[in-house]
Amino acid sequence: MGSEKIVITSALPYANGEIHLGHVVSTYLPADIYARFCRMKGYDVVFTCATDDYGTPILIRAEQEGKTPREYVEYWNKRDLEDFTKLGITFDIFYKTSSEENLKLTQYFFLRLYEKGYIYSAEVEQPYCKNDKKFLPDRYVVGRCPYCGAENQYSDGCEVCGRTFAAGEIKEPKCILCGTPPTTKRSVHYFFRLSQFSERLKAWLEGNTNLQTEVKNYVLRWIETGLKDWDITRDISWGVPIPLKEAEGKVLYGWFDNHLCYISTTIKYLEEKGIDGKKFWNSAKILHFIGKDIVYHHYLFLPAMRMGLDEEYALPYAIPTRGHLLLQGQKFSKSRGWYVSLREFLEYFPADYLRYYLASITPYSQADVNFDWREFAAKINNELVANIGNFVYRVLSFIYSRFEATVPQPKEPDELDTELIDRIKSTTVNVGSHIEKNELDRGLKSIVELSAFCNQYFQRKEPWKQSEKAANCLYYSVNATRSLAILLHPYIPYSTEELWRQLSLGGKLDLQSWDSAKELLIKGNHKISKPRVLFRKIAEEELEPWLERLKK
Ligand code: B3M
Ligand code: ZN
Repeated sequence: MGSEKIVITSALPYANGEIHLGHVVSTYLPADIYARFCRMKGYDVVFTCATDDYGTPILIRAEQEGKTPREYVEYWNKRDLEDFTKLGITFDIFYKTSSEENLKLTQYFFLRLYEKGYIYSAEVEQPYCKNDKKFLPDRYVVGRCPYCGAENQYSDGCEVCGRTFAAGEIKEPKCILCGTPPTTKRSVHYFFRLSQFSERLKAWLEGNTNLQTEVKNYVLRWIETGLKDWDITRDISWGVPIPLKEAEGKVLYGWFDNHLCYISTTIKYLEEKGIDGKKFWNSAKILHFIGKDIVYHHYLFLPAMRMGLDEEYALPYAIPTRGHLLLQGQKFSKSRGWYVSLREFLEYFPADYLRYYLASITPYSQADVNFDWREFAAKINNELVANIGNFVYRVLSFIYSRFEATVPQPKEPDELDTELIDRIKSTTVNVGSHIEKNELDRGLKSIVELSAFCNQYFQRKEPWKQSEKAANCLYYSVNATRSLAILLHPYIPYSTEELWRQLSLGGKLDLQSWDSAKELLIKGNHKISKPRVLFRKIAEEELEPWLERLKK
């Protein structure tokens, strides 16, 4: 029926390497928290992701490892999904850009844009290595950024200033395979007239109030300085073939097809359920979660291509964009060992600890986020263990041991009980509205404040004195525990599921309605299960090996 439709996508990881904490912070965790929340709100959610399978880096790596590109990407597709699943990321579908469905949609987009004159061909000089007898697109060439001067950048874009550029723009180019400076050779390439969309893009950016202002402003500045037409051709074999006879042997640039995979994959998922995918897409609120390094592509190429098809496929409602993750104040770098992979992290600490810590330190902005091992331990110890964990364990073990595991019948609420009830209600509303606005960190902060209040409440009620206040205290506290389980669920799904079992409420927590957190649904005489401590403290020694590694 008329429930709100939401499509959530998170940027597609390249199928050529391990997922690390940097990917998690900007993209996958925020998207998952949002998706879990939306499901609990009763919205009709599709949460889509895939591996980004094409592109020269993947081809280069596959060649180096003596695998076919397809074998190579399949390995990473499987591995990435395993890692995401361990972190509790609940994609409805995790597919691939190299799918049949995406090939079809991509070729369709190409042909439509071509017919409408938004794509034209031109003969251009391409970097070519005489030594290797190959064209050298993108990452086959390294050099100095023509805009900011950063060294060691690939020829398709700069990781330091974020600009993307066309073949031939890079300074002091070198072939990545043999190190010689490339020569050039002529080749017919196809170009997307991005420049023709300047006005429409500007109007869309200015009119869409759900886009973050800071991001919008600098994208508008790019438009002002003039958009360049975009070379969407690669003279390699791995990619979506350009669907024109005269373009044989040429494929589309990965950034032409990868974001279309959001659409093709979502539609595939829906059609398999017998739902009209295109109709769903076009009536949904669409959110693309990304990291700030791919703003250019998502705020310009992606909408322009959809505009070129007269929005046959709807534009996004929002593009939640977040910053990079630093590790102990410095940029992640795999080669320097300044790096933590998701897989390894999860061998030592529970997924919820990572989710909790990262969610609490990541704002809804492009500011970089710093992973600090000591702060991580302090947050877990002071907030998860000493605040939230302490309250719920105290309540449940009190009921379990002093009331024979049975929730006592309450009497009329006194002033303090009423304050707790009011806070449960207002926190549910506040947290919900923070999450709707993507202010996930603020949402979490409100929950932590509610829990701190719950601790004070319990302390002030002194139920251990067996006064007549004990029954109300335990009754309201156990209801607060239930509400906390619901509110915390999008953030820390594993421990809250466990808490739900201890509350013995039956059913699965992720099927509960968010708004029911406002209500006191545990009644007197309800029996709970034996409580168990949910969170354990992180000891200083556990951090040492991680910190030690960074000293080398
Ligand atoms: N694979 C780039 C990246 O991982 C790219 C994202 C595609 S999203 C359509 O940063
Ligand atoms: Zn070479």
